[in-house]
Amino acid sequence: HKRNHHSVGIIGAPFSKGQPRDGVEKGPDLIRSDGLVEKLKGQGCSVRDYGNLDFESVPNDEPVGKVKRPRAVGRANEKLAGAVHAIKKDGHTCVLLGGDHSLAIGSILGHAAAQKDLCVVWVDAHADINTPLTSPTGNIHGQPVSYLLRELQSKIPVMPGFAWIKPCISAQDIVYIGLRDVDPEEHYILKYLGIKTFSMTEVDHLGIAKVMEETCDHIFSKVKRPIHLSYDIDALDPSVSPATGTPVVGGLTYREGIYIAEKICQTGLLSAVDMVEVNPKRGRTEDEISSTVKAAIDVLLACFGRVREGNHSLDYRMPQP
Ligand code: Z70
Ligand code: MN
Ligand code: MN
Ligand code: MN
Repeated sequence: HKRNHHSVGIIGAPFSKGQPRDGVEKGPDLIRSDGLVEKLKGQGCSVRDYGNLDFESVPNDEPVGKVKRPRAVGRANEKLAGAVHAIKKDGHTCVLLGGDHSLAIGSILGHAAAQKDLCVVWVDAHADINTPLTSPTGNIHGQPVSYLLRELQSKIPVMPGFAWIKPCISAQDIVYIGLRDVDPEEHYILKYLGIKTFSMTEVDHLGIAKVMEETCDHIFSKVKRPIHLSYDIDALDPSVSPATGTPVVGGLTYREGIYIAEKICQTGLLSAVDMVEVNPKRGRTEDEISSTVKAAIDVLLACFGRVREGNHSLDYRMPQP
């Protein structure tokens, strides 16, 4: 099997207004500064770094109902969607470095604009499926999936900055892995729409290998299709990735987190990845920050062909005496 012939396009989105804590806008540069591009090239990928998006501040961004900063989030995502669309048109697998998880709105919509029939694997402690009307906090990073699902369109009120958004996936096109902090309203939505979920209970019961088998069976039940992997670093246990806005005990181990990425890579259908919610300001020590960044990078390296048995390039030849 021909591995490691991945063409990767990286876009940074230093954006934090989908949630209340600053620091998450430092994610893209922090992940780059630990050598993401060099490491991807070192494992045989071709990489183009498209740099960071620049988000202008939005004055008078008053809440709409409970929803906080709708105009800033709407505009940032519109810009991101354009960038992701362009990166897909350039022929790359797109890597979004966040930033908070509200950015999945633009990332998935931009991806869907270039790529018909995509499916989504959402790795997260949280379901991020509140509608503006069910959200207990008003934070849009807890809502992105609600804007993307056709079945929820009639439940979404009109909001400033969101007029460009048209849902692009159906409930059967998304699978969750790692859930353990789901609001009652979100739980109702997941059951009501029959969405496939592997909470931490299922990870415990089945083991991560069976979870990934069933994930692939579900998303490829009709035909093989491109995958959008939306990876919230808080899916991993806080002992691995503490530097994030809302760590939740009882998460995926480092090994489970890497295994998910290895199996998604193995499908050969990974088309875009989000790596979000890395927040250095939430780390209490340098070690907490570096452990979180390392986990994020290792997940991305596994997405693009790194395997734990070891790797070598196709043109390697043993030295002759
Ligand atoms: C809650 C909400 C959330 C991340 C917290 C929390 C959502 N369900 N997502 N941290 N990454 O506000 O809707
Ligand atoms: Mn999330
Ligand atoms: Mn989360
Ligand atoms: Mn591969």
